[in-house]
Amino acid sequence: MLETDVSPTNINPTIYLKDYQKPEFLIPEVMLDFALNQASTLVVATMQVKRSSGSGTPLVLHGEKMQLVSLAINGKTLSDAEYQIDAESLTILNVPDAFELEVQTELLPHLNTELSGLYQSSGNFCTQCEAEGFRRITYFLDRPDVLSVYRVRLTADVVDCPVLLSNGNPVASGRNDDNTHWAEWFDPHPKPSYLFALVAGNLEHVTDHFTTASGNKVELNIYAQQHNIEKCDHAMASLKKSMRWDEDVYGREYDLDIYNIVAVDDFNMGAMENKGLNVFNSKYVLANQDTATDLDYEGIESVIAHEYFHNWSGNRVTCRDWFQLSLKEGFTVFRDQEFSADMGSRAVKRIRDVQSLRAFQFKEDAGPMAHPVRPDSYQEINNFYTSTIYQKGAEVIRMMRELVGVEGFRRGTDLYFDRFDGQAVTTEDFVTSIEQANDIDLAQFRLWYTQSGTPSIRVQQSYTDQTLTLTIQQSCPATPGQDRKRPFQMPLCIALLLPSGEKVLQQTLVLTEDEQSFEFSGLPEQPVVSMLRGFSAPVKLEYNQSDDELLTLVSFDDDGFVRWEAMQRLCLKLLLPAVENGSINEAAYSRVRDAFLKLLTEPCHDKAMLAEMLSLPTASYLAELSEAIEPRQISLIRQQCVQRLAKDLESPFHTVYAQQGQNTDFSLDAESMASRSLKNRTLMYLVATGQPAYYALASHQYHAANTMTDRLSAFTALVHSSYPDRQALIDHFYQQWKDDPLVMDKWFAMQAIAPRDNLLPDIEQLMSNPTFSINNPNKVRSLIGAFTSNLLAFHQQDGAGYKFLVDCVIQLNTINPQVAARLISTINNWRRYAQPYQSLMCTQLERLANENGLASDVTEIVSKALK
Ligand code: B3K
Ligand code: ZN
Repeated sequence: MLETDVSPTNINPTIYLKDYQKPEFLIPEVMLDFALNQASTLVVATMQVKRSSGSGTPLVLHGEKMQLVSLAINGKTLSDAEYQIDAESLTILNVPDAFELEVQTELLPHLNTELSGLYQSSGNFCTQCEAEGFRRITYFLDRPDVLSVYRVRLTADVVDCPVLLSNGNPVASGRNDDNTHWAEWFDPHPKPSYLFALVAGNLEHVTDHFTTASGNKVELNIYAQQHNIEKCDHAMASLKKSMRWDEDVYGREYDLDIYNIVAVDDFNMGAMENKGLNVFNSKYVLANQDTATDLDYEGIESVIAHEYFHNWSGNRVTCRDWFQLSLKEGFTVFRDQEFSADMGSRAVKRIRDVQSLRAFQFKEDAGPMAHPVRPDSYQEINNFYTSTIYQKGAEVIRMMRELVGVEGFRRGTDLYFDRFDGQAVTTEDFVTSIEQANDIDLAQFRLWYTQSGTPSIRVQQSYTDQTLTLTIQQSCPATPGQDRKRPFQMPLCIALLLPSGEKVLQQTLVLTEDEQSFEFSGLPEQPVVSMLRGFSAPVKLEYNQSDDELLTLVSFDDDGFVRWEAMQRLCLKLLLPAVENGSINEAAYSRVRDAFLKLLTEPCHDKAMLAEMLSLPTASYLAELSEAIEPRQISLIRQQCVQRLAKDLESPFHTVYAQQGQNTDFSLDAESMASRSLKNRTLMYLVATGQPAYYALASHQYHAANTMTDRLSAFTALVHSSYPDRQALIDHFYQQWKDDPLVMDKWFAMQAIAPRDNLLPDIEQLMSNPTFSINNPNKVRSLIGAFTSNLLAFHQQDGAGYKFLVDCVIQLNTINPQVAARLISTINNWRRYAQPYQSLMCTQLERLANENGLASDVTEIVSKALK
């Protein structure tokens, strides 16, 4: 017997950036002909193949999970001896330097529960090809540096699939004699296979148009199932705003005659930027006043924008290989963050983005999957659509903008888009463009792309002779494969405030060394330092400012992020020791209570900010800041503080609540949303008093609400309290909304995060609710995923929560490995927990690791977690 690779088939070989090689063949043109059928779909792919390097080497195409029907070169069918096929590739031994290759494959989309490649959602056909789904449609060079011009012909039953969509512009359509019809689409822009898409099914659409700055009229369509079609208006408005913004801010225009968006219920992530044909998780399209919260509306606006912005940052200029993923994702997240900041409250947007970065990216950076923004290696690319690539990647772009200024940054992006239009490039190409357009040296800055881990900034201050000295040290902990780190170059935005609140200086310091000192002279009074303004670098800040200094910042800083952060830090001085000691320090509590009281009773100029300022640090942030995480203690202490603040400040909370009024006219303007946000923040505290009068108030709000924001807030406050009619309320909500899957997602999630013990039986029961389906990623995320974020209920001291999670992951491993891998990642930082949680998680991870037939997605996460 020949010696072969003895590694089990479920472990993908590690792929290294250093092994990147240019493709030996290119496919400048491809014609795809789909005969779509419920039982089986036939695909005929006709490609013009050209050798680009090497000579005489075989052609190796990617392909998996489909049936090869036939192969022909220049019209001549190949015999079995002329090619080799295995589970992942097709090799044609002798090929000319230029030829036409015809590949026929058969697919079974109705059995595709992985939702990668061609699959069905609610009976409609759709595709998801990023990163490597196209190889489940036909044999191809399924890598982002092979760009092709696509012509696509779709044929399907005229009744089942009246709508036939693909990328590019529609060119022709017609009827056949056999109850089928066809449509042909042509996309003139060369693109990688991951941007291919088709949709075919029974869908309605809303239509509008947009005239570009150059005067081209673009048809805009949003497709959804008929019963959802009246929920597409906000998405359409968001699309038009995005198109205008990208012209105004980046000078980028749309480049086809038509832009189609399709909403589907079964989707692994948020949405996908396929050229001219975005496919969206319906969560990020559908909204109306009765079913969507203000947060949902904001989420839709930002994801619509994100996918639209990819048309330039991702599609026109794409990635050379998947190690460069942040080239398009980090940059596009940065673009969508700035768009949202321009559309709404810039400060609140920044606060939410920082909260999310800390909750997910900092956690990832401190765990076994820590990787640089440009990773060096991966096993399963689907596991690298991470918070590091997306969110930290966006922070890296933001820092470059801070270093070169807004105008310099625009010069850099203009150069980047002009120079690399139509090409597949690297993060290095982006940085070089910023450098060359600004004549600066970003050599040290590039470490952000190659070093993983979250840096810490330690600040010490002294004040003598009217001079303030700030001594700043930076360090970065060891991460897998990277023991020692070099200092990063980073912008540190600061300001100095006099105790009266007057700002006397604002400056961007640039850190480059392990330790640096900065002096500010001529200061007759000791100033208060407003540090890391706008969260100008993605770091942990260790800076011991006094309560008085923090309170000065809370009252006077003109940087919304710092104002909020100062309040958070004041709360942390209460919460972190309380978690550690198991009891609340009265002096620390009083300071937080008094600060809350001041905020509640002072005239309020920005309700959205006030709502944020009145929130205690999240449980996940408290976990992030803990040495050894005590999940239950964190949850209990945080709840205790909420309840004490609620009782002590009941009257001012009630006054502010009442000032917001009950049902104002529904509007999505900033002021109305801010008022709802503040109202519902105060309602949460009022219900936390446990007083029947406030249960009644919340119940009234629930029943009388004219928006889902108000209804869901009241529902959540009551479901998370000791409200005696809790179950009746849960049942009422269910009866009202059981036919709306997106509202049911909220119903599942709010129950799953209730801060109560003994929740697991409820979760198991909810899994058998008829509206739950383990095949639907939204349902898995909203019930099981949300439950794993419940620090009290998930982290049982007998490990039952972890066992439940692993049982779910084992089930999902065969249904949808991408979703399974995401889910198990929640506990891959098990080493950070105190005992007994740590050992209990480890036991369950080991049980999972010993399962037979684990998908490579899950294997990579579990094996790295246990390493
Ligand atoms: N580019 C897609 C993500 C694809 C994920 C594949 N596992 C959505 C986005 O970031 O816009
Ligand atoms: Zn993206």
